[in-house]
Amino acid sequence: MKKKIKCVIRFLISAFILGGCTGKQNVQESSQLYDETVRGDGYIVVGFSQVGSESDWRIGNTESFRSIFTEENGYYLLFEDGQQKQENQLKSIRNFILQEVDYIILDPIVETGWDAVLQEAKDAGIPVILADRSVKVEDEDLYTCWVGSNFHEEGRRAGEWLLDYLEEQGRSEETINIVTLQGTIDSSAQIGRTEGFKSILDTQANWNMMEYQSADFTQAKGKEVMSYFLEKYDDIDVLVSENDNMTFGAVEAIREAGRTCGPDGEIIILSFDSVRAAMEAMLQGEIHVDFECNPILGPKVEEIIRRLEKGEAVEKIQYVEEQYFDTSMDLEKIMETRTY
Ligand code: GZL
Ligand code: ZN
Repeated sequence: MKKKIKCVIRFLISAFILGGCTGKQNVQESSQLYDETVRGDGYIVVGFSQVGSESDWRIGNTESFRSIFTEENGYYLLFEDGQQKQENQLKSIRNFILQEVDYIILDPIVETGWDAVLQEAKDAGIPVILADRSVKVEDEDLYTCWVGSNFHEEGRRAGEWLLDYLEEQGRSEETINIVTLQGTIDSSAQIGRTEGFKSILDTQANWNMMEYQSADFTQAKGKEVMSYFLEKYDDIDVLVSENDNMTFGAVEAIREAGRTCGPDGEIIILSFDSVRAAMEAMLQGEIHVDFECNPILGPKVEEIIRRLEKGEAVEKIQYVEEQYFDTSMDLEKIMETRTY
């Protein structure tokens, strides 16, 4: 009887907290409760606060968690879509704490503003594993470890690639006018890609970064901001777009403005993520090069939880392997080997 009351009280509290959730958050899933028997049956209960569903990359990333944190594998997954709002993620984490989950997985939309809630998780004795993006906190002990991409390296590689490409085209001395579509400001992916590319940009006196603007990693905003750039600048040589969905929007804007992109076009496009649709766009000749960002993080996080369950130590920072693809490669063959 006591357990039943506990379960009901927990439900009421978490429904109250989530009741304030804004937007179309999937309340059913976010206030989903697991019955005590779930824990009794030996399941590991995992609360996962995901950024949102803003891009093809994100969809692939979410799927990589859903497909491994299954009941067959001994897990009960509480999945919460943050709808790209930090306040939703903060509510989700507090809900997970209330429900006394065994682990919290957090993909933080931005790097700052997490100290208090991570302290609450620590006080509740719940380990937090960061996946994909990271956080800036006073005390690094507030999270167990982080798994994801080396975003700075992705950006630096993009700068290196452009250097080589312009060399090949005999344009090393030319003034190169560049615009950048940035991802969500203060997200690890945006910070790393912007700073990584800038580490090469700063060495090239003839590269002229005309403007940075965020388009929040979405296709719609990518089109909107690129249209603004095309209105404002009649000579754009390079677009650096910090994810493929913003690139898809930018290509639409370029076409509608009657301008051109791709290997024979006016605008050289460098993109990030390397999702399938982008590989196809490269085959069409719309994008020059794409820097992979591996979304398949679920299995890596699951392996970490298994090791923690056995009392093993885990490395604090764990990078995933990544490469890049450009139109000089056999993209059709490469695409056959990829799962996303
Ligand atoms: C990068 C990830 C970014 C992707 C975008 O790891 O955080 O967020 O590059 C996604 O597609 O929106
Ligand atoms: Zn030019």
